Amino acid sequence: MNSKILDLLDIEYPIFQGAMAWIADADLAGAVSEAGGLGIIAGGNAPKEVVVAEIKKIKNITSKPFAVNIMLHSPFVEDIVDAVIEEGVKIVTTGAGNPSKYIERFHDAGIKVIPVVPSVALAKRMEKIGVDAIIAEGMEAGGHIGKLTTMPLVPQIVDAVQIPVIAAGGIGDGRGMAAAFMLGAEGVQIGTRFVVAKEANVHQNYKDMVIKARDIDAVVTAEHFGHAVRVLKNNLTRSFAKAEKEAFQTENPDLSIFDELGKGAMKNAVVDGDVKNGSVMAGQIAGMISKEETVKEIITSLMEESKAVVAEQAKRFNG
Ligand code: TUI
Repeated sequence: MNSKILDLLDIEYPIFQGAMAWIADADLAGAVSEAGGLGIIAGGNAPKEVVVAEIKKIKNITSKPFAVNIMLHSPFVEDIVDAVIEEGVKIVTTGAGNPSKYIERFHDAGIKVIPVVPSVALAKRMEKIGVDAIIAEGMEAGGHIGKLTTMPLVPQIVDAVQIPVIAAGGIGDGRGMAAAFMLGAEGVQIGTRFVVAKEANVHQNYKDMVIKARDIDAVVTAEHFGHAVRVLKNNLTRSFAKAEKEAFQTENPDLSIFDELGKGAMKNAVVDGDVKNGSVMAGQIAGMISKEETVKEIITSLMEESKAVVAEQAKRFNG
């Protein structure tokens, strides 16, 4: 198949693996890159030495292109920017903010920059400052989200910019992938489906919870106080909902409770397997996931299924 991002990034398939904190390590990202997609190491809130170790590790797993995601809320963001430059990383994606102030340093170092954006306004600003492509992420995604869904977000961004757009949020199989291309995307980013990849170093309780999730289980917490985050329903989301209800009824609510509730919660779920009280981030497509598979099986099935549905629908449209 052809897509502008295949040439831009020198990858085989237009599939990015979402940068999930604590989950997207060198093992997962290395497997995705080795299989022909774009593996992405998630910087998350990790300190520099942890991210550097993952970058060194992935270089031993694959010689194909990979990326590092910089979570702009990280307390170590400046260190991570230094790390990717020092380690000769070629592709950076960013999330949870505006990466403007780092763009010049990235480009001077020959790094391709691909920010995640939740709106047309930010997409246009990013194009103006010279980013190489854009990931348009709808709020069907897991983790920290914006306000628009993928279906209206992607075509509006495609119309607003000239650079390639990668669609993210709510894409879990070849049908979703084909739909994203219909909206004008040049690629897709997929997170939740890779959580249950055999190569993902994720506690079995977390994988099982994603596999068992129903369509309505991926809920949004802290939508009105703090940062909206999509996670699977559990004791933690019930505590958030209770705190939100109380905050609405209080004149000067103590909002620090929302930070407290979230602190360390993702590690508890991913590493320790506490999926009752931890933060089990997952997108709305969790309800479609039914089994663990290898990264290669996931990528092959995405490619074959998207190709098949496009051919099938083309027949319908062509009569
Ligand atoms: O970043 C993500 N997903 C994430 S980050 C994360 S850790 C975290 N948790 C709570 C608060 C902050 C971080 C867990 N999941 N996806 C990409 C994404 N980026 N979604 C939304 C955005 C975004 C939001 C606002 C990007 C830019 C933006 O710009 C605002 C501005 O500064 O103009």
